[in-house]
Amino acid sequence: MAAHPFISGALEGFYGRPWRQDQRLQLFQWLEDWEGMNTYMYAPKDDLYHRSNWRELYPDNSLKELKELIQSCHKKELGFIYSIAPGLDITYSSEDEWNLLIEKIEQIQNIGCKQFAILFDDIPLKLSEKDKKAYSSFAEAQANITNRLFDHFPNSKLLFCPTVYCGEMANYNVLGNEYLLELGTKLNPNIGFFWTGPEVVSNDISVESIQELRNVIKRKPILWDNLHANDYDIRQIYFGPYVGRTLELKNEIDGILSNPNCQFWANYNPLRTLSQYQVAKTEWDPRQAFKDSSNEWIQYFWNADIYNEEIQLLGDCFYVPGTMGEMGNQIIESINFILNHPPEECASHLVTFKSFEYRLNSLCTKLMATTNRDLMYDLYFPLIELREEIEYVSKWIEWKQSGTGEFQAPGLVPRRQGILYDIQNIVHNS
Ligand code: GDL
Repeated sequence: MAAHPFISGALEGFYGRPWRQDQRLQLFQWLEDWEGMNTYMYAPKDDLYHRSNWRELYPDNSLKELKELIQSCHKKELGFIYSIAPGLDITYSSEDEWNLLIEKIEQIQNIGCKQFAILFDDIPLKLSEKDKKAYSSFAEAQANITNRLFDHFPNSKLLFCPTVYCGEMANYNVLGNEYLLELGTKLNPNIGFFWTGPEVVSNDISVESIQELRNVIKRKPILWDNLHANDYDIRQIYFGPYVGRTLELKNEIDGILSNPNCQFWANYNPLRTLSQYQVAKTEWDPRQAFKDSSNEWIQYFWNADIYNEEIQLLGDCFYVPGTMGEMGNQIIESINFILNHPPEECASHLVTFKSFEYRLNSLCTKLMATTNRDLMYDLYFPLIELREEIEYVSKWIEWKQSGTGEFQAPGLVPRRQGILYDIQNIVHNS
């Protein structure tokens, strides 16, 4: 079966603690409510049975939960893709391993799943001695087992995630990448093919880069979009819109699945704006989509005192990797200016800074009192850290303005210490 229709939705494919059952059910409600979304893919890296212990069948209690998820999706007319990641240690040529793989997929098929994915991301790029005798290359081993799966389950859709899944991993030479070229010719063209863009986390994905890839893999890819993922940096969180992809890009691909923040409640804007992008036909304004989505997000704070403007401020501070929203940029500009200019030139930037400090503190206070504790805990650490940093800068500015004595801010930033900071200090200052 081909990878049609266009797949669009959320992919739980990050490292760390998987989302909870009730969170997933909330997600399905969103996906059902939002036009343009039709799929959820189950791929939590740290579900033991998905990756590390892929050979083992799910115990009854986990299977029951998976069944509930599948049924809930189907009731809402959403696709549910179950994915398995055997690549860490599978022997591709072993019949015993093949049988275990089939048994596992049958277990999930028996609880109603009709779509599957086999993932080979983040694994060592080499074959075992036994496999070296059976296959001429890594690509051949993967194509072989994936094609076999496709044939074995003729009524199911199948997607595949390669080991080289972005331009960066092909040393930015996709056209010359042997592994991808071989997959292009050997992998059954009806099997979906994941791609994350030029990078693992791609700020921009150009139409040209995908056209180039299509020539190599001989099909349209499905984006595994890590734009809002934050599992690689626990101090980050992203509330910004779906950006860096033009509407034309949609003509070049077979779908987009967003692999967003580990913190479930952080994902309203990322996923909602993806749905807006999906339905946009001729015009796409991510900033407007962000504002509209932020206004909707408020209802989940369960706190009538929080204003639109405060939610946007929150989003602007934690936007997308490497980019802040308007208010985030303003505050950085002001701090930068104040730090580098004499106090008498800083009046307007001081106003910006003070107003930001006030609004941030007010937002934190309101958030601490919100009754949606689950959401509050999800946003807690990055927000508190930002508030502490601002408090520190504020003290520094006061001192600079006073023009006297030595700067003293006991117990603020220096409190952040430990092995990570020591290593970073050594590495980045050497
Ligand atoms: C990855 C992993 C993904 C992870 C993401 C962000 C793919 C195909 N795999 O490389 O599980 O969440 O980076 O850290 O993207």
